[in-house]
Amino acid sequence: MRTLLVILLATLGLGAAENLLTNGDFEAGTSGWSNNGGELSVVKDRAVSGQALKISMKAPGERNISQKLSTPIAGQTLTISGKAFLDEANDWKPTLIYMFTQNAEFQKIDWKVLKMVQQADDWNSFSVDAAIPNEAVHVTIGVFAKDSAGTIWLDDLSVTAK
Ligand SMILES: [Ca+2]
Repeated sequence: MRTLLVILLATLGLGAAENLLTNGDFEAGTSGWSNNGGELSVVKDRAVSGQALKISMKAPGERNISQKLSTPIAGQTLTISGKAFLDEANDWKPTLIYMFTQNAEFQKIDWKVLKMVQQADDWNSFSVDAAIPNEAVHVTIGVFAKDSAGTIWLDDLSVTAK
């Protein structure tokens, strides 16, 4: 029992910061994510962990998935990280990681690009810090592709507060 307690305390003390995203690794399908255009599916044949999200775009256009964070984080700095794979067979514009913030009345504070993910022959890891405005009550993190056609795979997305 004592050994178990020691292991438990060590795990809690050394564990990674809590992921503020729900289902950032897509092991629960698309649960927790909003699809703002595009064909979403969850696949195992190209994944970093278990399953990955696959976004298919047959014609150039705008595709966008997002998730509104449920934890209050105003005034904090977030680290947004994850892995993306952009199909090399297609003509890609950069895929954007963005953040949308609103005040308590749902008025827009800011929509900003945090990171651009470029096409590569393998999984691209990205990580970026973002300061959350003090008046932000609603914070949405998303992935946005514009004027591109092809396939994006995403996996192990994470948002942590410092
Ligand atoms: Ca996964």
